[in-house]
Amino acid sequence: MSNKWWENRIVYQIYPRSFADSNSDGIGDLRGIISKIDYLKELGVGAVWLNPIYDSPNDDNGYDIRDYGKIMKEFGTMEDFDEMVKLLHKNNIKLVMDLVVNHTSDENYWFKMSSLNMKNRYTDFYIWRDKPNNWASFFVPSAWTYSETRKQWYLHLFSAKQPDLNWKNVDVRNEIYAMINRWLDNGVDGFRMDVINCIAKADGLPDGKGDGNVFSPEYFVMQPKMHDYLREMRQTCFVGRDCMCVGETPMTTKENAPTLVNDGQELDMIFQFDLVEMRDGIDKWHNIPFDLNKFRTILSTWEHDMKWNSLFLSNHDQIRAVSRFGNTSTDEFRIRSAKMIGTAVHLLKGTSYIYQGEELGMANVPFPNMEAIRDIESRNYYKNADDKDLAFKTIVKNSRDNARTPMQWSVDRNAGFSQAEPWIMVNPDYKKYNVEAERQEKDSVLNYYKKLISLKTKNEVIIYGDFKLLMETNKSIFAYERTLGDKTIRVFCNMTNKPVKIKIEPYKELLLTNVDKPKIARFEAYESRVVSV
Ligand code: TEU
Ligand code: CA
Repeated sequence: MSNKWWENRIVYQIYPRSFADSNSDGIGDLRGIISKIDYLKELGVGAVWLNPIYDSPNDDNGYDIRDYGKIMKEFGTMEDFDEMVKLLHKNNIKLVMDLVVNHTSDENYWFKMSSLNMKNRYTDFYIWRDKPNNWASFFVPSAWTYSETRKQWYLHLFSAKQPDLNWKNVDVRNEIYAMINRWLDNGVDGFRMDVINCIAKADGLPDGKGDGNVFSPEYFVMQPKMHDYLREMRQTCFVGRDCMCVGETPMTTKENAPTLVNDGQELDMIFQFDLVEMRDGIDKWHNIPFDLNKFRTILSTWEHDMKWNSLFLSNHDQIRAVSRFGNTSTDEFRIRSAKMIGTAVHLLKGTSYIYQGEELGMANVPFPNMEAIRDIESRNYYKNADDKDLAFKTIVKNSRDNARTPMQWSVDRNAGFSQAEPWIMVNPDYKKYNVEAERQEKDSVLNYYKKLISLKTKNEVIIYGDFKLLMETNKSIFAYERTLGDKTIRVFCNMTNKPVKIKIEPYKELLLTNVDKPKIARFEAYESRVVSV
């Protein structure tokens, strides 16, 4: 046991644009966050992670940074930031910021200088070629765009307004490390590092295998140089500071992930996507049915192989947790299954991240048409699709916008998020699923989550205990045990919509359940039960 601050705190993820709007322009902001610190205390979370709040033209909602030293105008000022840090810390809440350093905005001063047809300090800050290779980008068909001024092509793994930085260049690295250190000096307690496993690209940028534009992660994910950069970053920025580093590392596998975390020289933990992608078919736009065995295997494998895990059911890039893993066909099922999946995942070993609204059972959104869709990824998907009707249906089910609608605070206009028309529609279900209503309702998802958070953060056995799978072949129940010294707790979750007859061993105490009176030999549909033995 090492007692790092992130081991016994739960991190609450805030999507600032959609959390709380303090000045009635329809966009969430830092003063909005300040106004909700009491709510964070009420929940019992010990840290917040904010999606990017830096100056940005918002091609990809802040993941395209124009100026790392400034706060986005719509979100507030540096004074607001300082006040927010002060108040969070006063309330014993740590602040984790997003760190987006695989790419910048094309409006960043570095890129503007780099695009000039004139040698200068920034000429090699990005990845330029006379001829593009065949790589596809995450968001658009080709990962290359031509610069009319420089008369060369630049690489962008994401949108054309997100050019990739050239990490081979030591000046780039030093600029980034200096920027990180400035934010740490400003009071930041940790970073969530955006696509940090993509910062190194294979030498020579080889063509991907296939015709046309080919998505080629084998040449930009987890390259050997990436480890060198992460080690250097740790030495230059984090050693001797009480700072948490969580890497966002898509396409990392259970085989290579431990190299990022287990020796403590690179990251403290990572976000890997096996769980949230378990229902993806050929890609994120095509779903396959839920499979309990797969769910169980993914979770138990990561519990065994990683020194420390990030536990999450959703984030700003994913659909809503209850829509993916639970059942929203009736309110009864929705409420019970939202509690159950939270129990299944957050009592594992690792740092839990709760995405705003998850604690209310917020669900996917019935977007009426493409005009209601804001996300660049979805808009590009639509643009490039042949069958527009099918594309739209697919987007409604899978778009990242499902997670980005305003936080539901009350039954007031716009769910109490803003006095003005919000930048993205409010989910019409807010009249029932909102903070105020759920505070009053004894059996709400919110009241359950408060208990779940308290259970997780106050019990050493749930923080540090060893993990063991139980009932490994059961077709309905996901179950496990956590043990530390003479303490053992067990977690049982019926992941199906049918009651099951099953007898569990006698227990000492019932710590948490989502049904009225649990029966000895029967689990209700979506029942969860946490017991000590
Ligand atoms: O996401 C990285 C990433 O892999 C996603 O693009 C993911 O594949 C996609 O969202 C699935 O729909 C990070 C940020 O979390 C995301 O919001 C940004 O758009 C992206 O990086 C670029 O900065
Ligand atoms: Ca605002």
